Amino acid sequence: MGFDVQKIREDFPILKRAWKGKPLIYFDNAATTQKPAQVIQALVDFYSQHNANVHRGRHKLSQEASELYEGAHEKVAKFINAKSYEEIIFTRNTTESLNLLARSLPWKSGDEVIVTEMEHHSNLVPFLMLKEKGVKIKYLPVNSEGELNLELLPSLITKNTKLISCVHVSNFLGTINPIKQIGKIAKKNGILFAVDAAQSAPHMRIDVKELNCDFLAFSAHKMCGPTGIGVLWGKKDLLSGLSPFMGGGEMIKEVSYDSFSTNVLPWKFEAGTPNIADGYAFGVAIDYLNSIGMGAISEHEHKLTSTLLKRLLEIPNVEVYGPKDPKKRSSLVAFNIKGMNPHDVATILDEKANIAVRSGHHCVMPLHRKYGLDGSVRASLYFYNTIEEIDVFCNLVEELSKVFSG
Ligand code: 7TS
Repeated sequence: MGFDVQKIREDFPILKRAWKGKPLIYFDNAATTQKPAQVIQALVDFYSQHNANVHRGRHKLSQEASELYEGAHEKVAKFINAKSYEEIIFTRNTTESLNLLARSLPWKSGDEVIVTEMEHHSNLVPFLMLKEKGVKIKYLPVNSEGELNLELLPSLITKNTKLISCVHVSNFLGTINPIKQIGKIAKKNGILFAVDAAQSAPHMRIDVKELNCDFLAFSAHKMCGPTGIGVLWGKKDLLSGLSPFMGGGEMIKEVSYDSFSTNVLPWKFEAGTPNIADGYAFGVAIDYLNSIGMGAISEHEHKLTSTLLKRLLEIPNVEVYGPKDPKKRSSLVAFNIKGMNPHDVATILDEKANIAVRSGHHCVMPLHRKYGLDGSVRASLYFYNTIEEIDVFCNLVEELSKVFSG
């Protein structure tokens, strides 16, 4: 049986919401995705049947909770083809994962980090915060088509370059970046390579071995899971060599009045009582995505994005950002209607047709500034969206572009 979007939509209770007889059209999936009943039920099940703290009780419930929580680490490990659950650290979100990495690496004054001009603030500010330690940031430029100038990367590398950290899919331009090639260049030069997969892990098959990276960060809430759970994957030997930046319970093996020794991976980086229920439900979200298949998800989303992009490019007075070739993109498109404020466009879409989009700088302020923009409107899709929804959306954008641009 092929991809049955109507059947899939039945799993998402929120998609039945409607106002004034018009259904919700949820196109803000890059901000957070909706949750299927299976994930919502997992939270209810956990708290009503298995709730206890992990790794500390001898009692049956604590053992059950520990197994469920550890099992979720296993599922994530398999999902990205990591070696084992030991390489999977649960954090609050991508932001915390990237901060964990930036804080835990052993920097010295004069060290350099290379990021790109299209980073979300989460993959930029944690490194800007290292300025006080004498760490310098360099930027790989983005061209006017919204693609990286990869040929400039070698010229940015010096003997002081310690890390390249790059977004896989831009949450503003939709560009899919050439991660494997960047990874090769990093490896050849003996530089660590981190990937911000917040906008890729939800939409495509991720294999950390194929990507040639050392660290990878993503968030459960952007892939049908709950808020409050994120992942930092790292190669075991690298994680073993890092010192945790947070101390407390759970992350220790032995503590005396003078010193402590750290726990085994991944618990060494999960100080304090973790987010047990949401961690468990994240595992259920991964089961759900696997049951549909990441290949089928990518394929359906590619059809949707190609249609959305084509229609928007045809509307006069609409300016689309990022690559014009849908093969170079994941499932989001940011644009402006000439003469209209992006926040006004978002408000009208919501008021007239219950279409939820994001407007503003999408936490990519420096690149908006570089392009001379205050903000943009962004439609971001997921596998439960339909061609009919895209039609409603594009018809309304077209109407607005005629009314407001004269
Ligand atoms: N990196 C990228 C590429 C992102 O798109 C986001 C969130 C993050 C990191 C941070 O993820 P978080 O879960 O820690 O918040 N992006 C967006 C967005 O585009 N709209 O809302 C959140």
